[in-house]
Amino acid sequence: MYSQGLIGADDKTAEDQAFLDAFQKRIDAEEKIEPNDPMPAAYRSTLIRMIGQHAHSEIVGMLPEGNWITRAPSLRRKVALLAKVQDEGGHGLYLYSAAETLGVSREQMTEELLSGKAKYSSIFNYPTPTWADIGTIGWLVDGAAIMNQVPLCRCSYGPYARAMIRVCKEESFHQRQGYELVQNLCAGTTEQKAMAQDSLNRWWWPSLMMFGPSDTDSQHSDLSMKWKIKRFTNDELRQKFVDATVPQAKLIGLSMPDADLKWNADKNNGQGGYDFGAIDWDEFWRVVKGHGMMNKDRIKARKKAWDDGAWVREAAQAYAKKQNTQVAAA
Ligand code: BYC
Repeated sequence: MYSQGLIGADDKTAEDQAFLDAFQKRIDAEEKIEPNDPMPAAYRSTLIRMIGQHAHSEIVGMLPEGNWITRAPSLRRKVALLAKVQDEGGHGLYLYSAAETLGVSREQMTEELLSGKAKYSSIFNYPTPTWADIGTIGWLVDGAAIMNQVPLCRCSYGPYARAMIRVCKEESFHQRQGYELVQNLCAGTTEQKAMAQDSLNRWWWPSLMMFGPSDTDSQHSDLSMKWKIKRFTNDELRQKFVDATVPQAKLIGLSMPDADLKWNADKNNGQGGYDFGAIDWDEFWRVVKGHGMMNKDRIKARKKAWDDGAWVREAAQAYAKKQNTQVAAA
């Protein structure tokens, strides 16, 4: 999808004030920045970090749901889940390609994931012990992803913004199939409804953590907003998600596991919104730093996949080398 023959990772552009001002002028005029354009080194590294992390999240995000493919309760559910998990794999690949346009290789990004240097979304370090978790992930996790990613379709970096358009369309299907699954459980037996409620109780707070630390603790937001990589802050998106999701829970008869949740008519400039309880930021940082319930398993699974695939990468490289030699000889 994108050019691979790149680009200024070792950019020697002098970043004097005139250069930075000219760059900001392009950003303010809503011009897209493309791979071969001059850009500040910090703009490049912010994008490599964020897109790489996003790609890793999509790939690691296949694991909690993939766990249920063989146990889906009907053919219809199995087909939908298979398609969803494959979509996540596709998203990861677009995103690795988008990051490669900035001069980083997929091998390098993967090594950083496996060594723990690169992060992936905290949400995928929670287990999926029940079938209801598959619905809840679609409903809440993909729902949160859409809230975060629709604004990224307007990200100033062209390849990332364009990749996000298709990703968001697919995430939208994921959210709907998840909500429909939970809705069906809620209309089922008492046990099924209890299973849905238990799943919501476990995933609600981790879903709110997906949006990242509060604005006061977010290190990267100011610069990312200035450069129009991010269009909303972490707290703004989290609030939008709460306001959109609470009525969905009510509609299917589920209650949010938050005693402090209440409607506040003055919020959002008088449009109203929900006040919600305090997020456990200690838990968030524990998970981000590798000490969540599933961190070790997730990295172990990715390492196994990378090691098992070594022969494929070697074969592809050997084939490419042979082709190049034949072309050169001709
Ligand atoms: N988990 O300064 P901040 C999906 C890190 S996949 C882990 O606010 P930023 C899906 C952050 O990286 C969803 N780490 O950062 C897939 C930074 O650490 P470093 C993934 C987190 O970048 C399969 C530090 O905390 N979506 O949708 O301005 C199935 C300070 O944070 C998290 C994306 O990646 C977290 N939750 O804002 C279903 C979207 N939050 O890097 C669904 C693109 C923060 O300095 N990314 N950290 O070591 C973003 O929008 C932004 O990167 C974030 C964070 C809002 C996540």
